[in-house]
Amino acid sequence: APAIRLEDYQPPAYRIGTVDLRVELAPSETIVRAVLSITRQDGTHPGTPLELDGDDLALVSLTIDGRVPGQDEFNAAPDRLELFTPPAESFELELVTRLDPDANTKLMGLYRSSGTYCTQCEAEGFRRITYFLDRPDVLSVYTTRLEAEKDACPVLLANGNLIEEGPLGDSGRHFAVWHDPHPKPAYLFALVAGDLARVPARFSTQSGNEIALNIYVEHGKEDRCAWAMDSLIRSMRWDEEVFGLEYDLDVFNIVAVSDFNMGAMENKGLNIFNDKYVLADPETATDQDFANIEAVIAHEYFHNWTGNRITCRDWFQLCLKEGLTVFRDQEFSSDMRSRAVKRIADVRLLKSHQFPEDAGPLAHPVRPRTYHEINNFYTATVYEKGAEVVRMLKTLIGDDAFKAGLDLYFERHDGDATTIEAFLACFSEAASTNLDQFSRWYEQAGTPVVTAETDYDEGSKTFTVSLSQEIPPVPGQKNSKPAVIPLRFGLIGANGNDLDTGAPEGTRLQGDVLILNKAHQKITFDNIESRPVLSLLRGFSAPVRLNQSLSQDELVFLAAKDSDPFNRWQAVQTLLMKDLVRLTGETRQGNRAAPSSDTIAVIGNVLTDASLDEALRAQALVLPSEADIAQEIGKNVDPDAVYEARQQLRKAIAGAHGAEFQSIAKSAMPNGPFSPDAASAGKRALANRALSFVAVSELAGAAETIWERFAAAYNMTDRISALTLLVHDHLAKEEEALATYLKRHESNSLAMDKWFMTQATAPGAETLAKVRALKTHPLYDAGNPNRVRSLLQSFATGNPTQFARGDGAGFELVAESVLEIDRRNPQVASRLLTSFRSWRALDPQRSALAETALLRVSSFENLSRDSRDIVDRTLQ
Ligand code: B3K
Ligand code: ZN
Repeated sequence: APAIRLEDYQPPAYRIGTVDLRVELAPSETIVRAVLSITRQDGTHPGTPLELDGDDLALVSLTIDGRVPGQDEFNAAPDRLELFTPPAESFELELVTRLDPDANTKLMGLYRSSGTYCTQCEAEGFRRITYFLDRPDVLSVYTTRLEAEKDACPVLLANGNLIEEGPLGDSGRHFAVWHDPHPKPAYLFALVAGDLARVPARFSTQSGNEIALNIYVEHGKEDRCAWAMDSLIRSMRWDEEVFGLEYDLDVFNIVAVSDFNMGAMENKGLNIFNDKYVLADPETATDQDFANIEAVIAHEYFHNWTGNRITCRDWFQLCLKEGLTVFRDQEFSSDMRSRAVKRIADVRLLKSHQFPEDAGPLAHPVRPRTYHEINNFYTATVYEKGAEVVRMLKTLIGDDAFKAGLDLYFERHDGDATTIEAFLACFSEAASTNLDQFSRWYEQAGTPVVTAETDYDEGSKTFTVSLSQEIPPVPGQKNSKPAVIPLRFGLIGANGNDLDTGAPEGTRLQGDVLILNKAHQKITFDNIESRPVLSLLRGFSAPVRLNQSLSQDELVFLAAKDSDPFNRWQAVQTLLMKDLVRLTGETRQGNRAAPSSDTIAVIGNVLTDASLDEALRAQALVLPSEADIAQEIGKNVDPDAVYEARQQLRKAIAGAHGAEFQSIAKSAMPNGPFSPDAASAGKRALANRALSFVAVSELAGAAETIWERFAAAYNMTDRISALTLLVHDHLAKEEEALATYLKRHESNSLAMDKWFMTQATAPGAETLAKVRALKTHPLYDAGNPNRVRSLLQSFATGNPTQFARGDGAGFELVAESVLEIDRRNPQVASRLLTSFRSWRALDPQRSALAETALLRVSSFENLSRDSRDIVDRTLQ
């Protein structure tokens, strides 16, 4: 199939004003009657053929204005319905299609999850329900009538407000009619029908509207919804307070289902969630799960304005809703928790997921220009880098202009399907500034590398910062142009205080932000009495790789003194990373080398610095991951050497500070009843981080300490931390711990996902056979995306030494699994396939083996479009 291109965009030839659906639900034969009121657009020639999208559809019948058309008037295929000469102005098209929800294993369109009917329509799932102009710039008012057996499906839900319901005679069936007054694109359509429990709450908006809130879950799971509901209420309040945005229907429903391709979906008034992002209690969910639920509930709720009220003109504009909404949910979590800790966590995620994407064969701009399969563009680049671009915009134009620009966006574009250009125009007007160069962030792929050098002149008392920027080569992108890069900074004097620098002549400097907008720039600060230390990219003010020539002493100084908590953390990480890269090189040469004493000492300072809260200290104690180290090395990577080096550093730190770690593991642990709040979570994080060093400390009784922690854990955070140490460090009672966990959690599939993941990510040659065996475990289910991710995706992305085994067996296992899953669920398969994206950075032997596995996938003729697209781009 040819690629879809942004430059080919044409407005639709017809509008669909209203959509009236009647859905008669039955497991293998559901009948959908759709009445579409269609109007020719101004500028469309009367009689222009109407082409509607379909995907795997069976047409039962159609009428045009009540008349059955002749065979020569239309053509119906599974993927397309064409009316050759539609009525000149407006007409009513009635379509009847027949669906088989039980046979729908792609989990796109209408399917069943544990007996519950549900839908997923973004990006192009509505066309699997009826023929339609399935594109985001066709906005319609939907009325949905559902009919189903009352016993099997007492709950009938769709978008909008409930306007009618009742029995259907004495057939045992009943119906419900939902009306959504807000015009919306088809991708926001949803329905749910099933036997579900309802957890209710209420919310009054700032202007006094009473909203009914409901979370629907499988029976027996009601008591795991409290945190999600609490998060929803806080999200609604926060969006009113911070952005002045209020909810706009009488009811807001959330449904949790167990089979879901993504995290969740923002359907208007009827969010459908992967149950992983709804269900939580201390026994089965970790602190990270609680934080994720809070963030995803907020994200989907915030889409009501950024995505639903204002949607995308076409799928190239996906970042318009996703980048902005991620920015909004990150701000929300920062306000709910510690801003510094949240920033560190977000940057970690950006660097570990988005940077490698941007540096490999799947690199694409935040706003792509071309695609074969849009579902492959729900990426870290569109989401996370997209959010960074919004954050940079705020930094560049300032808080007030940013607020004014957003207000203008909501006022001007409410009800529109719009573009990045229209979005940027609002900020450009509000700030009276030209954003043309800034818009390159949406156009150019690749992570810019910023190089910074400094020079202090004793005689003239000047401090000069020389900056340059460059985007490394990206497939299919030549001649990258300089971006506008806001660099938050400080010059730190010997006492640790920031100098008051003022704005040097002729430079673009806004407060504490330096604006780099050329390939090379020099900034000179006058009246600087002695050589300061430059703290650059504070708060990670731009998504760039910073290449700054800091001495070891300067890094140690920043790790102790920087007033910016992010850069303090960064300095610790840089010290650790420098050591890890050096140790990896030495290991590879067969040399024994020791970690630097600076690194060991800096970690000691972090441990005892009472001015840092526990969560921040825990973050500083997380060593760069094996994947992070591999990324830093960049080419000819030997994952075994990386693993060895990291273990060596971990043991050296444990050896030097074992006693402190032991006492922190005891003292930091909160006691009393479990609370998911950020402070308690931070204490648990620090205690468990300390324990991870105890595990390799060679202190007497270390393994017993971990086992005892596992056995005594009264919440999932502590239990899974201890289990991971027992399994990954192969401590005594490893197998006993896995068996104990299995027994305790076998009836809870989300908890079992952690059990699969812990084993799949264990280093050691025996893991491969274990993962193969687990694929046939009775609790594993290859049709459930969460299970696939917990076993196979985590193996491929979280176990570098075993995925990239020197014998190629790890690649083979993943390639073979991709082919198995692809027949069933292309989206899950193609996502798994992206784990090969950094294959060219491996050493020659391993990259040859990866290529063989990729070629094997590629040679499969019946590959889905999703997987074909990924494998072609990965090999290109
Ligand atoms: N918008 C959905 C993602 C849909 C994915 C389609 N393949 C979730 C979100 O970003 O909120
Ligand atoms: Zn989203």
